[in-house]
Amino acid sequence: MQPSSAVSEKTPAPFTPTATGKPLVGIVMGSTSDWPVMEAAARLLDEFGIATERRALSAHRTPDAALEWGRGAGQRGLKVIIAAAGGAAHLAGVMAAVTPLPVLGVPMESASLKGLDSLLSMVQMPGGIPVATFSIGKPGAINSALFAVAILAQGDERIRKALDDYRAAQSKKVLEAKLP
Ligand code: AIR
Repeated sequence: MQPSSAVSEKTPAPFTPTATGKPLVGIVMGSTSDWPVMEAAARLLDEFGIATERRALSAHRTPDAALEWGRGAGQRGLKVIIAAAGGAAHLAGVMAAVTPLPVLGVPMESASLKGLDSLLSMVQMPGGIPVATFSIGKPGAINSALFAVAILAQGDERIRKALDDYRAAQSKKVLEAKLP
């Protein structure tokens, strides 16, 4: 293994978004401690040229601000919300309660229960208020971003083509991989 790549994988450069235009995806998380995982979603959307609005807001610690952010999301031009939280992870459900936008929930891995608590808190929504819940941690962050891209691709040929290209490149990489 190349030591330099190991270092760069562990300590990526600070995220400086390059996507321009109005944010179409809101990425909200219960704490700044969720950012190292959710950064993967922000970076991926940025790679697709999709601008994001990113906030740390808690359903429990800052309930009024979280509700206000969720209520105004559609008016600010957002089309999809990605909501991440860990433990008693109610943020995605609270977002879904106050906006008709699609809400994609990402359960964060927790110290005591490894994210099973987050997953169950998020996935067990009552009928009528849906949250599309993804896998725990980084795979969920990545897939929530790709799902947001897939939603946006329905009305945007450029994004649809970019998603096709992403998947083709991913398949190519797997097929070309050489095992030791
Ligand atoms: N959290 C914050 N407010 C409500 C919840 N469920 C979650 C965060 C984070 C975890 O609590 O989303 O995953 C721990 O947060 P912290 O700030 O203590 O590191």
